Amino acid sequence: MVHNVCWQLEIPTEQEDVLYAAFETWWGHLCSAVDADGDGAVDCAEFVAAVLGGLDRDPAYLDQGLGPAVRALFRAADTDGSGHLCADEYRVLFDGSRVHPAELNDGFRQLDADGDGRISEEEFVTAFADFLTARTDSATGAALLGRP
Ligand SMILES: [Ca+2]
Ligand SMILES: [Ca+2]
Repeated sequence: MVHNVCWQLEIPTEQEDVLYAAFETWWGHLCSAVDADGDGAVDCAEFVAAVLGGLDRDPAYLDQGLGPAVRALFRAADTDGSGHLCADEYRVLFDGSRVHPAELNDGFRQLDADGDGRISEEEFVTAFADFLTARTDSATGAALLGRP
């Protein structure tokens, strides 16, 4: 399921279980609302539409569904457990071999809202929320996911 979402991760196996469990919970929640024709498949557009639909119905939707999943992602990416993502951790998370280094650097700087050279959990969660609530045209979100 997580593999269908728009990016690939390089994280330790033991962290994957935690991360995937969080995403599965969210995904199950989401699929019940999205998969109207019951074919079991959800594409990226349906996925975004469902998240936005959830937000329209309930402003707490992000906290209930996406929030825990994004926090799990953040903790999986924080491989040294420092509570922040440094540039190297960010690069690994977003697969530096696939995304141009300049784009990665731009993405990192945009996520680092307070400019202290590292990404906090709150900065990370806020960037995801901005991406989704900006209806996918946010520069931060595009940078975050490598490209739109
Ligand atoms: Ca770290
Ligand atoms: Ca920061």
